[in-house]
Amino acid sequence: MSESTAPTATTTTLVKGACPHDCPDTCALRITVEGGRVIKVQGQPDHPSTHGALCTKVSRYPERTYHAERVLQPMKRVSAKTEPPLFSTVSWGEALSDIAARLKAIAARDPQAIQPYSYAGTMGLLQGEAMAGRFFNKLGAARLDRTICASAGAAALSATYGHKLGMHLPFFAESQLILIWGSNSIASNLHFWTYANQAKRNGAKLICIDPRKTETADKCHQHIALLPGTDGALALGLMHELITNDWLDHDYIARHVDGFEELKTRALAWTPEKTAAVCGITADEVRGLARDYAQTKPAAIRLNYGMQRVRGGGNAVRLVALLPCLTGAWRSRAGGLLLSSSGWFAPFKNPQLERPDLLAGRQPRMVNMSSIGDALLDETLAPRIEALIVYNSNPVAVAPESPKVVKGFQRSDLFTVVLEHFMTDTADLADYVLPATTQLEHLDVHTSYGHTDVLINHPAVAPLGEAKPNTQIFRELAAAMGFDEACFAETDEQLARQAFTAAVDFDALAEQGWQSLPIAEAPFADGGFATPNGRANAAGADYLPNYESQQSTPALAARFPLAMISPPARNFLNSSFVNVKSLRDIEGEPLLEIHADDAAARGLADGGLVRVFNERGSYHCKASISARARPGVVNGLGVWWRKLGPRGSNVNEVTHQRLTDLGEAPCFYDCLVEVEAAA
Ligand SMILES: Nc1nc2c(c(=O)[nH]1)N[C@H]1C(S)=C(S)[C@@H](COP(=O)(O)OP(=O)(O)OC[C@H]3O[C@@H](n4cnc5c(=O)[nH]c(N)nc54)[C@H](O)[C@@H]3O)O[C@H]1N2
Ligand SMILES: Nc1nc2c(c(=O)[nH]1)N[C@H]1C(S)=C(S)[C@@H](COP(=O)(O)OP(=O)(O)OC[C@H]3O[C@@H](n4cnc5c(=O)[nH]c(N)nc54)[C@H](O)[C@@H]3O)O[C@H]1N2
Ligand SMILES: [Mo]
Repeated sequence: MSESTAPTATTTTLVKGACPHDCPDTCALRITVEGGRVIKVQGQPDHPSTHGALCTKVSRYPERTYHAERVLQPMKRVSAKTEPPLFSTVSWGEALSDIAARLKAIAARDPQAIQPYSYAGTMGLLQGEAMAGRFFNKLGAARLDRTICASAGAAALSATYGHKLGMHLPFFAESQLILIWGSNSIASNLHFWTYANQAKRNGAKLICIDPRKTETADKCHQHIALLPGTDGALALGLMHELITNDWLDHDYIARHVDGFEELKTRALAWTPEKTAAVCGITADEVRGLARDYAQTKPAAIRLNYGMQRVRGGGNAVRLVALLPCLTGAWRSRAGGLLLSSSGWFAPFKNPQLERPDLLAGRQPRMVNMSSIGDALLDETLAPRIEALIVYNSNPVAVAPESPKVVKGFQRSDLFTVVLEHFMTDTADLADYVLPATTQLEHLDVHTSYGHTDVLINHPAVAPLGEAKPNTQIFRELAAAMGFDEACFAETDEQLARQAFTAAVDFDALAEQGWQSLPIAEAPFADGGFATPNGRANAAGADYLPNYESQQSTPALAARFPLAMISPPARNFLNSSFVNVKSLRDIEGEPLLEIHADDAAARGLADGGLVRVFNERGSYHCKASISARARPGVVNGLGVWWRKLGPRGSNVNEVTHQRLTDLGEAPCFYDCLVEVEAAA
């Protein structure tokens, strides 16, 4: 469905799209097509949160789609996995029949030896799991626990509020205080920042809580640079002040919060002095923050996933999420907290889209994507992983502890198929690479985890070369496997029409491009949390120190004294866009930000090549001596393609595979390292 404008010299068509990327903003796109080619991607002016503006990355989307290095034909590996990658192009027919033959042989022994691996390369419901889910369910393949990003925070919100629910994005504009907590909004949640800025212009105070002095911290009134993984302690310290100064909303607590007495006993141990010592900040910062939070109304918290990538990340989210329950900030639509809005979509999504009935009662084993390195190397796993089918993800670059991930992918007895746009680090280790379409070439529908609109993405142009949508690749694989259920023949439009319940009018969505869900403005003003009894749940929430830190593991810290976090570089989207030259030129090269004192103690020069290492591995990058790093903490900006970094590795060489307290998520930001000048 496209709206035509008056034809000029060449016919110009405007197509309504949606940004597919893993980002809370899920922007509505306006795609300009001229002569069968996309010439421009812009934000839709009439979509409220997009308001016509896109980030630098996605405004370069055509550069990605028409990239000279797009994979546009199926490719078969001809070199050993430990050798430099060599592929030859093959026909779709040959690729599909060979892949099906390999999978059939494995499935005859045990289909659980076949492992899908996917994440949010596209967040679309169709090109995500709609047809892929059907394929793997019918096959009885192993399931994948999709934990790599957000599952600690998700489990925490569910334990506390009953689901992944939060404030509405636009009402942040009316807040008088916004805590931007574990979020570099300007880099990774730009369309929230617009509302925060509006609040700022209306007189609101903005406080950034982040170990790194980010570009967002630069624009806030105050920056609290706590140590990574100490947010739970800070939340308890704030509660101590709320309780001892009697800044509590007793009525709200009595009516809407369970487990407060237990929480109170715990919080009373967290004096400002003790909190400050654990968090690496001052007691006055704790007192001042508590006073601001208690006395400014309405007060909102934009919590984000950065702070849950540590051992105690789940509990930390629980504790922060309880703050607005103690002060009654939820009473106002401009108060409360937003970590994720994705739970609001649950009643509007069709739970049958991926056809779980095709499992026919089987419950295949589940493998955690965050410890894929260990899973691939585990010889006791029964059955061993014999085949991997990767789509919408680049695990060799993004999964923790890459020395093990690489070794696993290099197993000569592993059969790997990768559906991709580009020869990523993961595609380099495949047996087959299958060319997938980009968002400009396929249909999809989208929800969001930052706002509450559903969006449609109409295809703007025909698939390039021999590329096919993920849905079509899984349809054809299903046919090659001999799966004959009617659901494998459904078209993308049929899938799109089934994706939501009748409450979403599909034709209106297709026409307008987006539809807002009908949800209360101040969802918990009078309680009504999604827990079984409707009350927020404080039971059991406590601070847990990192696996690795100066405080929790002093012996390890004597050898590797620096805490490393690895948040995203602004112009990349995880490992996507690293190969788009105009964006890589802005980022320059992989950087490690380090404080001047830490650099001086190691004789490091600004701009010099350094080796970052610990017991797990090492990688090389350039040192940036910078006030963005606090003493004791280094920031290794991610996630570069290994092969585009100096000496072919990236920051995940040093991260570990241990999991968070809740949700079994990775601990990317819970990691000790040492740094030295590289030879
Ligand atoms: N430009 C850009 N945008 C993105 C992405 C991208 O790669 N690039 N990635 C997308 C994805 S997949 C996600 S999940 C989101 C991620 O976005 P966020 O959820 O905001 O998470 P991060 O960017 O990982 O971290 C946010 C901030 O948390 C800080 N941080 C690290 N450790 C701690 C800690 O222990 N406590 C506190 N308080 N702060 C900490 C980091 O320094 C960083 O500035 O963004 C999405 N948007
Ligand atoms: N050290 C460190 N590691 C991290 C993080 C960190 O902060 N620090 N962040 C973590 C987080 S939050 C996340 S979410 C993960 C993200 O990890 P991934 O989900 O793997 O995300 P990307 O690296 O963007 O890789 C997505 C891939 O999908 C491909 N793709 C996109 N669209 C399509 C499509 O339609 N079809 C097919 N077949 N392929 C497509 C892209 O080309 C890209 O190569 O990384 C994690 N890794
Ligand atoms: Mo993520």
